[in-house]
Amino acid sequence: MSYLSQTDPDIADFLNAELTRQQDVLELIPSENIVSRAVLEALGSVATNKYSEGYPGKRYYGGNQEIDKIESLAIERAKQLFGAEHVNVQALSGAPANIAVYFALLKAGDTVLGMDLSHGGHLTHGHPVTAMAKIFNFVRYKTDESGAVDMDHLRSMTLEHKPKIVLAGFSAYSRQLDYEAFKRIADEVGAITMMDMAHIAGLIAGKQLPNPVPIFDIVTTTTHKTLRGPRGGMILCKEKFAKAIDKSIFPGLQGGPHENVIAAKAVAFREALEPEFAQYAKQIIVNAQIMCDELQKNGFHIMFGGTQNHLMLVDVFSSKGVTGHTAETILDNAGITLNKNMIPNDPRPPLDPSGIRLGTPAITTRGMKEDEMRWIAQAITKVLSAPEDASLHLSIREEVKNLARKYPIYPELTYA
Ligand code: DSN
Repeated sequence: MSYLSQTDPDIADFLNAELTRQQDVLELIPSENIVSRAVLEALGSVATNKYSEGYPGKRYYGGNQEIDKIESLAIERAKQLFGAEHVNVQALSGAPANIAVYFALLKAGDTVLGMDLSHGGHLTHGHPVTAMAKIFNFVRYKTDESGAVDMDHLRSMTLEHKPKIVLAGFSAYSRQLDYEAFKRIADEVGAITMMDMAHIAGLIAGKQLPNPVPIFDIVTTTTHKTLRGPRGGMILCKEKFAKAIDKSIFPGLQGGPHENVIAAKAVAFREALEPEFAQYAKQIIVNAQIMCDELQKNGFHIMFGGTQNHLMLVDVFSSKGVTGHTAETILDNAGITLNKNMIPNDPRPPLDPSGIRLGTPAITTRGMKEDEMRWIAQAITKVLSAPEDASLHLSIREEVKNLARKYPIYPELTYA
């Protein structure tokens, strides 16, 4: 019997049910992944007990000898993985990482040029509902008809608005950005360059996509998406910005770092440095492209002209007359988990948009390859072509479970 089930059988039951759910569904949310047992162990380790405000060698609490080694190793591995001059591994997640950068480098009212949310950007890149948008002046660029970021237009916006930061990066965009062009354009007005690589960090670490770290002044990321680490954030920057970034994270924005998460980040970075991780990153992209081709063949309209990374944005409303919310719900009923998503210039509201977003990091971690991608694309097509047919959805759920169990995750794990 686990300690957990003896102390708190309710939470043990919920965790067991969540474990079974993860084991039995196909996880296509492109920002999710399945961490190793080693990462899970580090997350659940005694490092959670420690207060360590400050940085290695300069803490506000005693007893940090081992914690300093853990955090320093996480930093060294991240530097090695991405070729970074300076790394802060204390950011609690992607949003605080971005906020810390804004506060490190901007004054109230300063301008940031970032990508519009409905064109693939992220809330923290200046969406009006965020607190940051009340403090700083965000101007947002969009994708063009072809699905590309029009760099001539981005240049004219940069010359017009003279931003302090030119921000690249996205959470629902499937094409490669021209990093050098961002840098050239920012240099024309003396802007700082920032890239949010959260979604594609694992594909960069696995050397399957170009590395923005040597080009941009500041790069933010989460560690739990394609990078397959614990839920958390990280900032990589040029030495010139190191002091400002560290001060902005602590004491500017955060208190005690979560050293258990930092230990788990270090473990994930070690895993990502192994040659197998490059193979994993490669297969993520191959799988996404196969899935995308199959969906296209089945009459789905893929936004941005396809995919060059791990994700795709699909306009299910124009393709099958099903809204994003309905698609998410009925696919969930069939054991296929993904999320509704706005498409560029979406005529529909954010809670029931035209699109869905899906990706391959988690199913690739399970070991699935091209054949499974074709099967999953067919299953998605069947469900979305018969949105009212609940018994079909349930029979597909059984088939999904059979497929998922052929690629088991956490076979010996239990909270019972
Ligand atoms: N929520 C994340 C995602 O799903 O892309 C971004 O923060």
